[in-house]
Amino acid sequence: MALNASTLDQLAEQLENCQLKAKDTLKITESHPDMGWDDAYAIQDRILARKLARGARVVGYKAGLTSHAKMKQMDVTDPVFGFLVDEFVVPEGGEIKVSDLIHPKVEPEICFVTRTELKGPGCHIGAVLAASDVVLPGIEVIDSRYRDFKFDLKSVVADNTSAARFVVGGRVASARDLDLRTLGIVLEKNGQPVALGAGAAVLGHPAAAVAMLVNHLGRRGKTLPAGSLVLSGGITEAVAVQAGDNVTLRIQHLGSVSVRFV
Ligand code: 0L1
Ligand code: MG
Repeated sequence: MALNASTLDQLAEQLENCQLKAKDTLKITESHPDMGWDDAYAIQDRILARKLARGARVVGYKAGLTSHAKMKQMDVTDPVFGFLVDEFVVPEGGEIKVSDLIHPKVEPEICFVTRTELKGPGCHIGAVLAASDVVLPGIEVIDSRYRDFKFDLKSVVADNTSAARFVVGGRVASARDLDLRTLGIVLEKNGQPVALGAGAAVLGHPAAAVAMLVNHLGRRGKTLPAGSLVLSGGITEAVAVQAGDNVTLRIQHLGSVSVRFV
């Protein structure tokens, strides 16, 4: 690790305060250019520890930057992983206050709920499908704490991969009964389609993103517990939203899910 414990604590506090107070900051690699991957995930862990100490509960994990559209939009080549806690949950059809966020964007995602624990290394698509109970549609709201979404991958990891809010649909399907690669999706803003895609946009198969997450957790001595919700990553590029916008995601065979920005 390049950074000492007190610097990691201070950066976690800084980034979490930006999230809680909806204030942006410069990417942290500006002031800590020698920061490594271990440091970045250690800062993310410390943000989670701060939330857990205040009574938050982990509800799952997310994979980010898993589609070519997102990678191109962000000019990066590798996926990243973050945690989801109950304070990010928005009920289906619910409202999100834009003033609680900095510059929100929405992403259409296929979400998994696991039935049994998954362990890496060596996790693969088959293991993910065998361990998954259901899939459902989800809208992730990302909100980078970095000014103008200007960051590098390590800064993003430290910032819990821009996680801010998410909403999942109430209609579920068995992960094994559908070909998740060919599921078509339409993301609508105010009734107009703004992004179209199919599941294969996520690493060829959305379950591949979950397998990568499990292998990432395995490298860090962790497992994906049974009952975890996993957001497998945006199928299209992220779409900016503002107060007054209504967003609906429709996924073939999985129904729809909506959220309003006020
Ligand atoms: O979920 C995501 O794909 C977001 C990853 C972080 C990068 C961003 O803020 O767009
Ligand atoms: Mg996402």
